[in-house]
Amino acid sequence: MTGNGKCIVVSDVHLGIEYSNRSKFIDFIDNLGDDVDRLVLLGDILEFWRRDPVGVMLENIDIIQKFMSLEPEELMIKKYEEYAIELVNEKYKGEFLIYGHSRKPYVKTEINLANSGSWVKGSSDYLEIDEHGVVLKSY
Ligand SMILES: [Mn+2]
Repeated sequence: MTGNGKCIVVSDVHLGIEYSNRSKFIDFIDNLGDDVDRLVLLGDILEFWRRDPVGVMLENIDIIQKFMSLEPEELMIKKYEEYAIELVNEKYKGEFLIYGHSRKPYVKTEINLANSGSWVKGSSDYLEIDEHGVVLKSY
């Protein structure tokens, strides 16, 4: 992840519950392109509420290590209670309020509001931000 490219936002992978889209998420993380500058983890990546936290961490140590291998400036982690963030891309001349947790992904360009969706029950949603704006995608 080098250069001056895109920012990727994901949330609500809920690793640790049986209907988490875990293997697809690993594939997604492994295939982030060189044009990605920053990965934003916007809450509920690991399931610490309905599961034992230590068990979830041990089961997902491979994914945690992938995150830890990123440079600090390449990774932005938000606590689960911080469902909303403001993202200001230097190239994108706008300011977006982005949140997760509702599992209903959307981008409303007219009011600069977006939801990053989820990776559960068959979903594999993410937001891609570049100089052209915020785009909703599925992996
Ligand atoms: Mn959630």
